[in-house]
Amino acid sequence: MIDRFIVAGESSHLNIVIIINKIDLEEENISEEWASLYREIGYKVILSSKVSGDGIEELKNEIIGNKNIFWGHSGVGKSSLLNKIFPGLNLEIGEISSFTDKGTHKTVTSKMIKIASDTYVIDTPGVREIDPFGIKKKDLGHYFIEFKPFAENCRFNTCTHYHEPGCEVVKAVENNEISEVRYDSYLRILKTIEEDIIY
Ligand SMILES: Nc1nc2c(ncn2[C@@H]2O[C@H](COP(=O)(O)OP(=O)(O)OP(=O)(O)O)[C@@H](O)[C@H]2O)c(=O)[nH]1
Ligand SMILES: [Mg+2]
Ligand SMILES: [Zn+2]
Repeated sequence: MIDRFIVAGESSHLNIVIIINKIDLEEENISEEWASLYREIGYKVILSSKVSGDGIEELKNEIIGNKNIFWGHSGVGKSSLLNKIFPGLNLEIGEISSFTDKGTHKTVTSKMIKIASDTYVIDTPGVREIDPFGIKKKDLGHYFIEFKPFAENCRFNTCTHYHEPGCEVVKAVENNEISEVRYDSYLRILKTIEEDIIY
């Protein structure tokens, strides 16, 4: 899911910040592991909680001076974080805080809110599915930014880093230079594109 969001963000040339929220509910410290995976790739990752206040200042600093869109599943706490950062916004938030609950779509329309003359936030309703709309198979690899140094050396310049001979991305996965989890996501998304293209 997160890799789909990243693909959408990269293909739209957005500056991506990954927020792992509700860390107050965490029991096994897995958020740090996920955070380091994405930090190594080069993304900013913020661990946050509206309950403990972790990450709130850091997130605020990212927001100020930019136009920001909050994107993610329903119930992850997008509106809650915005309320916490900017008291007075009074965005409506969901009732349930259970981790497994898929959320009840509390926010129903996207709203762009002006915070200051140079700062805007767009709160969006949670999405369930996100398709790599308009992305071609041969371009998907561009949006997995850590593939780049390897992809440049693939034998074919239209390489989809899947079954082609002389693929340097596949080699990098085998050598643990590219995360297997990310490569797995890549193949999954690639597959949805292949299916989409048959019409
Ligand atoms: N424990 C805990 N609960 C949180 C945190 N952030 C949000 N919640 C709870 O999660 C639930 C959903 O929060 P929302 O802010 O409505 O989530 P949303 O992402 O805006 O959801 P949609 O508007 O449906 O897309 C609410 O019950 C919040 O109180 C957090 O950091 N920790
Ligand atoms: Mg909301
Ligand atoms: Zn390749």
